[in-house]
Amino acid sequence: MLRKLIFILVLICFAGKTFSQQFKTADIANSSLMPEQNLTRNVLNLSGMWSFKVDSNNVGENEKWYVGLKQAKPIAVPASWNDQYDELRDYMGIAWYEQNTYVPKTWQGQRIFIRFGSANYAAKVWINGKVLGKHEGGHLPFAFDITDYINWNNKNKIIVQVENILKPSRVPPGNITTEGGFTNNPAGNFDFFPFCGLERPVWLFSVPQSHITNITVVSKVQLPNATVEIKIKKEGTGALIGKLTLSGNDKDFEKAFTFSGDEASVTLTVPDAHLWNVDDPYLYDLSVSLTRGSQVVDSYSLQTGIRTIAVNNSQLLLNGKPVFLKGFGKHEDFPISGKGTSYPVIVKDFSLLKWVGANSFRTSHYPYDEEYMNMADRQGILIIDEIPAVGLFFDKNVDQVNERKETCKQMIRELINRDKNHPAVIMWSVANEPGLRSSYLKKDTQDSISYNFFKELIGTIKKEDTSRPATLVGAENEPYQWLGLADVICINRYFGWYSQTGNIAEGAALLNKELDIIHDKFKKPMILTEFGADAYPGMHALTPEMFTEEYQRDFIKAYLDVLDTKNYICGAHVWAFADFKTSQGDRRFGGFNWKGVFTRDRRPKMAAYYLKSRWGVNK
Ligand code: GCB
Repeated sequence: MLRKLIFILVLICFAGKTFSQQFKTADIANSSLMPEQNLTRNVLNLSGMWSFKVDSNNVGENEKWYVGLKQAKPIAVPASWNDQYDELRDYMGIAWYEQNTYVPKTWQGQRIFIRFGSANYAAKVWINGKVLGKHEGGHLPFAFDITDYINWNNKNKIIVQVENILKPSRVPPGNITTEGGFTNNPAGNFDFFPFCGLERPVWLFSVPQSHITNITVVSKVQLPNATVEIKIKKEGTGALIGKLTLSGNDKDFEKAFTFSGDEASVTLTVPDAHLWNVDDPYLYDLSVSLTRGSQVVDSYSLQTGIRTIAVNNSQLLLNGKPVFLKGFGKHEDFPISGKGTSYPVIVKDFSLLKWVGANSFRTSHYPYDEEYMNMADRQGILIIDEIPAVGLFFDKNVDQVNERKETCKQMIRELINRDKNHPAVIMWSVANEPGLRSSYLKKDTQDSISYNFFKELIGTIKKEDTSRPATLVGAENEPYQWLGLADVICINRYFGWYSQTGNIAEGAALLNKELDIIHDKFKKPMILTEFGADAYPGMHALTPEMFTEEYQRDFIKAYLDVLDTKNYICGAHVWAFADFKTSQGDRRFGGFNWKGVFTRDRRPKMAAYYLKSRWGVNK
């Protein structure tokens, strides 16, 4: 009897194994270059109406929803799902998307990929009923090779499962039960609405069998000349010769190169280089191709700028000259589309940045759509580029801490892979406002675990990119020792708002004191990456009071006046560029953070006019 039972159990286990689906991780090597239509490559943008179905009981995989969704409803991609239907607003769970598309016959013979600009938070993908793989972490692109699964004579069924359950082990974390977590609904451990879904464009793209997978451009400047180092990676076999052309300033610099294995490296000397700068964001055109004899097998082009970024003990140096960052912490956030890519909003935001006299922003608190990066290159806006590590915390659950650390490292690699060629990107940020939890028993263990956590993250950046400074953004009352790991010290302060409440003068005095203490300790340049006050649009008071436009304006003025007296301050980023949606909470009237200098629909508050008058004329 017992033997029979064991036999049946073994059989069940095997059956389970045979039928359980294997999810490979996404092909990050083929995700880094933004898809490009040219003579050797093709792109098909799948943005538009998809079908959508909520799976609140997580039955979809068992019921094989990946072969096709029944009773699904329409949904727009790219966009967050939350504000497209009333009942989805607070839905933080599993949902499925479907799109059906032909693949043009002219693509036959090429390698074909599907690329997601972002799926927040985790995704599993199937095509024509076959599993492709999975990806974890929002706001970053990932791709899968679908060549072998394509149906050339009919439509192809693309099914995506997106899951956004807020969990303490994730980046960013949510649903934290230990003391000190946010008390909000939905319970993200961060101050913005946890929008989710397919929030960026989805593309099919094709590349030749032998193709370029990655290009890395790094410039070094010794005026009047510059050197530009270009590293190329490829996939595919056969003897291939690489060729590249860097064009700009009425000159073409050409070079042929060979590969060692799948990698090649080329150094160009560019005499009389036309440098990329804030006032003159000059871009060179780089085109790289793979050739076999006289035939061009593959090509890819991008725009890049020649510039350097460095720090000394009190300044940030762009092309060797001090630069002062005037700007904001921002969000990707707009009514109805949520965090979905919206090209008109991107254009509008850059036009407002210029209008107000800003020269920079931080991608708080996650990487933004790739078109933000392209715009910034073209418009001379400097970017502090941040991974989605907001609300990190350290408590006694060390396994979870380590899980978050590994996710952060993956995010750093994916972000640098995506954004490394943008001259506008001048700094990487590994975290925003990490925090300790006093429920952690031993103070020194906590200190060393958290310190080593950030040391490893900064180390990961340095392994990937030595050409830019790295930072982490610190909150009030958190250990100074973390800050010392950064090349540029970035802190957020709200004295006069969350503390010294209602008293701007006291708040500014405290800021004045603390800045000197931190600079004396580390002797590094500093940026105040957040400061600001909520202002409900249209609320006024002759004697400024909290939540009025006057208080917000005076708060910003008082802080900027303090910053102007410190020669080690190299940037002031007001929080925030525009009002944005948050979870519900007792500090978030109507489910919004009202610290925007512009309203959510981009109308100026008094503070916007104030900043324009100040930034338009001096630093
Ligand atoms: C912060 C956070 C930001 C919040 C802001 C606030 O320090 O970095 O995400 O929105 O404060 O308004 O409380």
